[in-house]
Amino acid sequence: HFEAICEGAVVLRGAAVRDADALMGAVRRVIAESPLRRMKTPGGHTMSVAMTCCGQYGWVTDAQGYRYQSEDPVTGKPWPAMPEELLRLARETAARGGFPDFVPDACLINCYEPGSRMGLHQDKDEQDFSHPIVSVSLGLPQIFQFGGDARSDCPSKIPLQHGDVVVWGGAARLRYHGVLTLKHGHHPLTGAYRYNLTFRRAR
Ligand code: MD5
Ligand code: FE
Repeated sequence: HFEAICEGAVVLRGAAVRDADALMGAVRRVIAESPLRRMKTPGGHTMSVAMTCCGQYGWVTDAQGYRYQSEDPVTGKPWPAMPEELLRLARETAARGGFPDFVPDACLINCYEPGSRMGLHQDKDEQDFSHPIVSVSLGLPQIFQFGGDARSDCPSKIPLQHGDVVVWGGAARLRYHGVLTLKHGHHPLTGAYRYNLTFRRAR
């Protein structure tokens, strides 16, 4: 399965299904070291999504703003290393999506519970937008909103299912996007939650 959502965005439906158990095992080991937390936006709102990171850099938000940094502000220690099985999947799927040289140095782990959402935004805290972002969805399905180059462009809705991988590069890299409110449900691997992993090149 290989579909283009638009120029630059390739969906590999189910590409992570086979490895999902191992991927979630790795995610749980990361969370045990650097716990999920709901961070505050610079505007003072607490995000409904719980997040943590692994890899050389992690994405954080607080009153100071959005940024990547090499220490977890909760533990005061470096972020957990990126588990091999996560790195391998990100590199393989990026290559299938047209980015054979992609080596992520950051992985943001989002955990959605029923009621959690993420409003339209751009991912622009990375240094070089010629690198793609690879996203992996695990657990409950959630509707992804894909907008245009301006926040006001009408977004299209795409359901992201367990095991779907999307490679966002080129013209898609700076498009506005978000996810609608997670609905209640049960998934055998993740229970009431959806996890989304985004692999990035921060620096
Ligand atoms: C999620 N995560 O499902 C969403 C969407 C994020 C984020 O948006 O920043 O953690 S995953 C799809 C995605 C990720 C990064 C860029 C783009 C889409 N894009 O350029 O459209 O947790
Ligand atoms: Fe994003």
